[in-house]
Amino acid sequence: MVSVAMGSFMHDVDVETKKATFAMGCFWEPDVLFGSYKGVIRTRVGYTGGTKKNPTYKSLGDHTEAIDVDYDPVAVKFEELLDVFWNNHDPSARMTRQYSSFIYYHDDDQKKSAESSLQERKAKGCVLTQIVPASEFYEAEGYHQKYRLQQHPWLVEAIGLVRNDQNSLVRSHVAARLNGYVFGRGGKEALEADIVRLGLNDEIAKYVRQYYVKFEGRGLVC
Ligand code: MHO
Repeated sequence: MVSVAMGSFMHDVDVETKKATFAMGCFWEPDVLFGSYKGVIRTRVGYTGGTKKNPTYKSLGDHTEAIDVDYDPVAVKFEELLDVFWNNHDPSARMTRQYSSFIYYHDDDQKKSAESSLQERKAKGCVLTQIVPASEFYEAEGYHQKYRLQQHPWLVEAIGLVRNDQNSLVRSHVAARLNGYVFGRGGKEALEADIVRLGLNDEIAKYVRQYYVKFEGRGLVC
């Protein structure tokens, strides 16, 4: 087991969070979108919704690739996260179970908001998205967590993490944010604000800006 010094950088954030869980195709993309979104503290990608115990990427059974988001409900409303969900995949596409569209609600309020957003969306066309209660979430393998960040070994090391180390990559707030920024998501203003808020040094800031610009505006990837 790799042990990681989590003391420096803003890996841990001590605010009360709520969970939101979505499936919207390959989970790498939602990881960059939500990780760099306003009010999001942590993300993890994994498999959920099925019956198979301990699924893996290679042996998924009846599970679906999903993202589990810890958000600060004071900073962002669940309804905004629903907008990110609807606006960043095609809910009318007929997909295999692995890549199907689901909203997994955690309480009655989320269920109601999800249902009303579904009705609005249906007024615009076909929607295959299903709204179901959240069930056991199995974290994906280390190499899937913060996948875009992990394409930058220098940066992973610079923020004190270790590639493929599932636990620290899942837990780290700064990893969630940078995973989006290095893939051109999250917005330039949010990036600049986070450079200050997260206390990133000049070398790291320069590196992240460079990749933000490189990938900004690019389409989906997986
Ligand atoms: N195109 C990717 C999909 C990965 S996603 C996590 C691959 O070939 O592995 O399903």
